Amino acid sequence: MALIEKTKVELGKAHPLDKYLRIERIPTLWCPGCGLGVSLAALLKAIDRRVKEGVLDPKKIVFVTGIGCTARTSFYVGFDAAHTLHGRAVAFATGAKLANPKLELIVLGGDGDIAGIGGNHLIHAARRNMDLLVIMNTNFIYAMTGGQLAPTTPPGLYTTTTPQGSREKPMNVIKLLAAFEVNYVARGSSIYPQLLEQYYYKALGMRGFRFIEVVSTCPEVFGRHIGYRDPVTLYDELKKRVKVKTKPSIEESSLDWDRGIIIGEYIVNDYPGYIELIMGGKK
Ligand SMILES: Cc1ncc(C[n+]2csc(CCOP(=O)(O)OP(=O)(O)O)c2C)c(N)n1
Ligand code: SF4
Repeated sequence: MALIEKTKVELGKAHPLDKYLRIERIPTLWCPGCGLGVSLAALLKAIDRRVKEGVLDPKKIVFVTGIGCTARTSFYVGFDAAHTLHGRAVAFATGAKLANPKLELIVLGGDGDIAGIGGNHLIHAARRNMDLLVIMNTNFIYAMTGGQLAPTTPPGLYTTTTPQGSREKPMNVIKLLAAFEVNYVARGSSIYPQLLEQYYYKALGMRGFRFIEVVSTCPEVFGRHIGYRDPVTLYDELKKRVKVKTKPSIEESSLDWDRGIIIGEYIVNDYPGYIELIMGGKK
């Protein structure tokens, strides 16, 4: 047996979370030091806990992604999955949920995908309190396409579309979503995977619109632009900037690379989701 095939077979038996992966697609295309693998592992652990509790049925979980490094996740998970258009994952997931309300829709995307090109869909899903879990990976850059300005890029940073340094202010999606009656808004980080797992776990047991921003590392593109190309150095730099807080206020939510980024649970509600509203309480 060729070494790579042997490794894949062994991988399939090696870890209790392998059952949620398409082992034949592993290894991923993610670069060494990318936070995406850490974040996915935390999500799969949270899903596993909810499956074991009987809250989630793996056959009813559907991942929906747009395009980007983050969006590649739909290739790797062993659930039903749709790799859709850049920016349109929330709209696609909304359609899937309306067509079959028994599905648990998990949308994953980069900050460009979810808050940039997909921003309008995000707003309206939040306005409806649509029953979706939306996970946005904030790596401060358009990574897959080589380093263009993202809605979250720190001011002054060189990107391929801002060669003189960005003059734009980063978008605070947490504050944007606070304008709506959504059920869950948290910000975690791949730096703190156990905390991230807790947020995922909690959100997976809730109804309505749930949003988790994951502040993550992209040494290959963002790291290169900011001068921390080495994965360990970027990890250490992000760790210095990320501060954990219990019940932070919306006023503390700015995405400020220089002054620090507060992670925690910003909004927790239990309003009826859109599906319950249109089905008169029956789900
Ligand atoms: C409609 C459309 N516009 C642009 C692109 C090119 N494109 C692919 S991924 C991407 C941005 C990726 O950045 P982000 O969404 O932040 O995800 P990341 O790669 O950082 O995870 C762009 C602009 C596309 N595929 N489709
Ligand atoms: S380019 Fe960045 S976000 Fe994409 S896989 Fe590499 S490290 Fe991760």
